[in-house]
Amino acid sequence: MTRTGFVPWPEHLAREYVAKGYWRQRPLGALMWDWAEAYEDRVALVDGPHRLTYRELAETADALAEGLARTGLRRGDNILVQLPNCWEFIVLVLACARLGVAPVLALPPHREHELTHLARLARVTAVVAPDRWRGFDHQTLAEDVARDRGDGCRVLVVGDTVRPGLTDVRTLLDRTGDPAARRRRLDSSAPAADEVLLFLLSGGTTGLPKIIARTHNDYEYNARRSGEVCGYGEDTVYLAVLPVAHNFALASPGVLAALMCGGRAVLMPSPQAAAAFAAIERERVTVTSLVPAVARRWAQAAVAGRPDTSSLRICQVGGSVLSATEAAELMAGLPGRLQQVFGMAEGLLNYTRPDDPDDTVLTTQGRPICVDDEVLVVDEKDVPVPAGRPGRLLTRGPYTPRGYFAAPEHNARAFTPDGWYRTGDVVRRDAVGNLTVEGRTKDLINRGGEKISADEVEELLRALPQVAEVAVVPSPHRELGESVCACVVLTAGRTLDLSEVRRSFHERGVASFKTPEVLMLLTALPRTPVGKTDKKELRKLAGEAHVPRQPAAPAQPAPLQPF
Ligand code: AMP
Ligand code: DBH
Repeated sequence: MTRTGFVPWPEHLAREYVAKGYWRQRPLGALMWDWAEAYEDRVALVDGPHRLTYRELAETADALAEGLARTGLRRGDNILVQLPNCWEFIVLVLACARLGVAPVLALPPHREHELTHLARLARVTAVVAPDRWRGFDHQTLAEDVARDRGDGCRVLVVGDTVRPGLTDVRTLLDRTGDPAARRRRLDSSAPAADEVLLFLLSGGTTGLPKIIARTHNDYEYNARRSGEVCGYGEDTVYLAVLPVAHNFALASPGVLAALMCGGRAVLMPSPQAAAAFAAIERERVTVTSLVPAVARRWAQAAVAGRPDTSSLRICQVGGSVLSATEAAELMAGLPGRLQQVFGMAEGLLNYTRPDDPDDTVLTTQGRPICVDDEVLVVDEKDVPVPAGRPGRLLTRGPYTPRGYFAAPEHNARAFTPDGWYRTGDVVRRDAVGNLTVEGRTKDLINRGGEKISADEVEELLRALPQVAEVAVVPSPHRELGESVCACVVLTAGRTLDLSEVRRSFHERGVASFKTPEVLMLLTALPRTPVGKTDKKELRKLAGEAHVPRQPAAPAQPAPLQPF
C-alpha cells in the first residue's frame, strides 16, 4: 500500500539494504511484540506517576489500535497528531504502527496556520490533540482544523476534560477481551515494513513546512543503529525533555531505541533544569538529549546545589551550532559526558562516539552511523572540495528518504537527479570522516534548535498593508542563538511597530516561535549587484543592531519556547 506523494528508494538499493540487515522487513508493531516477549514485566515507559511495562505497552497499543479502527481509521490513512510529551503519545505512535495509519507529528506550539497546512498536505482523516496545554485550548483548534478537512475528519482528545462530541482517546484504550486474539487480528492486517510509519516535519527552507515520510524499515534502522552507536542496552534509561515529536528525542536514539533494547524511556513535559535533575536522580537516568540553548541552562543550573545526577553517562547536544569554546564549557558544566549530534529529520545522523577523544567531541559534530551513508562535500557547482575544506553537504543512504512527501517542485531543488539530499549545511570533513558544521546556505532561522523558514515568515509579513518590502534574517539571541528579525520597508504614509506585527501573527494562528522578535525599519532593502536582496548585509545590520557589547543579564530568563 503506497501513499501517493511518497518517493521510494531505487529498487536495487532497497534490496541491498534488506540484504545488509539495515531493513528488517518487519513492521514496528510486530517488533513491539518482540520487545514485549523479551522484556515482559520490565518498565518500558515512565510519565510522572504512570509506569507501563513492556507487556502493558504492547497490550495498550493493541487496544488503542482497535479503538482507532472503531472510529473508522484504516491502513493507509494519515492523521495529524499534536501532543506534548506524555505516555499516550508513544502508545499512539505504536498503535498507528500496528494499523498502518501514519501520524504527522506536529509540535505543541503549532497553531491553525501550520496545522491546517499539514492536515491538507497529508490529507488527514483525524486530528489528535490534548485538551489544554500551557493554557491553550487545543480542542477548539483541533475542531477548526478538522472542519477545514471536511466531514469525515474526527477529533480525538487526550486529557481529563474532553468536550462532548469529541472522542476521548482514553475510552479507546479498552483492554477488556483476550489480548492474544486481539494481537492475532492486528497481525493479520499489519502493514508492510516498506510502508510509511510516520511523518516528521522539516524546518524547510521555502514556504510552508514540508513533511518527510519515514518507513517502518528505515526509521527502525535509524533508531536501532543510533542506539548501537550510543551504547544503548538493557540498562539504558533515556530522559526525553525535548519534544518527542522531534526526530532527536524520538529516535536519535531517543525513546524508540530505549524500547528496542529493553531499556526505559522517561518522559518530561519540559526541559526545565531543576525538574529534569530531580527526574535523573529519581529514575537513575543514563542518557538524555538537549539543544545547545537548554544545555547552557543546565550547565548554569548545575553550578548551584543539585540532586545526584551521577547516573547520567551521556548528555547529547545537537540541533544547532555549537562552537568549540561552548562545547568545552558544556563538557565541564553538564552532568554526564558530552556527545555532539548533528541530525536531521530528513535522515543522516552524525554522532561523536562515547569513546572518542575529547578533541573530537569538542571540535566536531561526529560522523555518520552507517558505512552506507554517502556523504559528499561540494562547492556551489557540485564539485567535491578537498578533505578538510568547507563545502555544501549532500547525502544519501538507507534512512535518508529520496524526497519530501508530495512536494515535487521543492524536491527538484532539494534533491539532485540521482537522489542526493542537499542538506543546506556547510561542513568540513576531517580525515576520519568527522563533520564540523561551519554554517549553512539555506535561508532559515535556527531558533534554539527550532527551524523557521525565512520565506514563510516573509510571506506572512507581505500580507500586511503596512509592508511594502520585506526580508527576514536571523538576529543574534543570547540564549537561543538566533531569533527572527523582520527587515521592513514601509508602505508610504504607514507606520508599524513590533507589537502590531506580533498581534497580527497571533491573530492568524501562527506558531509563536516564528513570530518576529526584532523589527528593523529601513528606507530600502540593500541589493546585491544582480539586484537580489542582500541578506548578508541585512544579517550584519541585524547583528550590529541587537547584540549588546556587554550582554546584559535579563531580569527574568527569556522563555525557551517552543520547548
Ligand atoms: P530539520 O531538517 O528541520 O530536521 O533540521 C536539521 C538541521 O538542523 C540540519 O540540517 C542542520 O542545519 C541543523 N542542525 C542539526 N544539528 C546540528 C548541529 N549539531 N550543529 C549545527 N546544526 C545542526
Ligand atoms: O535538528 C534536528 O533536526 C536534529 C538534531 C539532532 C535531528 O533531527 C536529530 C538529531 O535527529
